[in-house]
Amino acid sequence: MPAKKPLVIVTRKLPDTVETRMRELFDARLNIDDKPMSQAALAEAVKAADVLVPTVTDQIDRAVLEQSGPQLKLIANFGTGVDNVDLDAAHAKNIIVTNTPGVLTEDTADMTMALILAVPRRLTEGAAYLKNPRNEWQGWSPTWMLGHRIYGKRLGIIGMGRIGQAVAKRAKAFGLQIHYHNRRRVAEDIERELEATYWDSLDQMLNRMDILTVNCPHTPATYHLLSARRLKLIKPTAYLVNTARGEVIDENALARMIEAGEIAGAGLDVFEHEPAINPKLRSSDRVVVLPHMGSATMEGRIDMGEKVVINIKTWMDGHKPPDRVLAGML
Ligand code: 8YV
Repeated sequence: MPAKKPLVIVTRKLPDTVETRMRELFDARLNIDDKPMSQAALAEAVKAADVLVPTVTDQIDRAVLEQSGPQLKLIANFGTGVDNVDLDAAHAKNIIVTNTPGVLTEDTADMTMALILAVPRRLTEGAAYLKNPRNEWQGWSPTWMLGHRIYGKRLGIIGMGRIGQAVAKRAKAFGLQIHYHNRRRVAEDIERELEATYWDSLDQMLNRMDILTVNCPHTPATYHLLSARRLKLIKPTAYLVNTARGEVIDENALARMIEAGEIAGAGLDVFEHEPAINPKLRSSDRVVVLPHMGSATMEGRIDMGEKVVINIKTWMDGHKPPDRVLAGML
């Protein structure tokens, strides 16, 4: 008799090819309607599942994990960031946590670069003007819709991991000067290739940049890294881009500064209390807001699914899943 397949509960609708593969390999309980699960539904899921596949929209917190039965052995997160999972609580119950690193790097870096271009060049403002049938375009004018030049400006990258470096490569090709702050200085050959300047002090870097981009994970150490105090250090002519996690920036403080004209603009793909967005940010012409779509490509989602499947399958076969997230890694 073949061994019993593990019960794998997937919290959201995934691309068809991923779901088909999961059905072949596992006893997969899928969420075809894609209705986000409540905390109570998640607690029920961890009572039964051998493996849980959550996403960024599921809070797998201590209260949920306290409900988990002894059969729950693996949380195979569909996503790179694992700030939606209480790692300490999971590890205390000997539950392995995995993520999907690497496969979202290029897509997220592309979206970051898109925002770096869109905000100073007023891309969405111009596009929205022509889409609005109430606007009658009078034709080109030498002083209308003027933004600011990207070329030659200083870009400060906060978090120089895989995504930060991928942003730096793109930005360098656009003629931006690369500066960065990171917990650790990156290897000398990478710095040389990117012609990147390291700033040990984030405060000092903030003060000198024309554009800033957040590319670090959200951890207890990076929560409100850009606090109200630090945001004030940014030049009033500078732009701020975030495709990482909303929690890294004090969103209300940023909204107040945008309203007061104390910062030139922002490009935000992520928010502190998703799906809620501070209304001041949402309505400002100087802020481009996107609905957390940095990694939203079909290719990326399929690659993420493949990673999740590999993590579950290796665990099933008695091996260590390749993308284990260990407490000390964050
Ligand atoms: C994903 C992300 O869409 O992987 C991440 O960390 O932020 C997103 O790009 C999301 O997390 C999927 O759970």
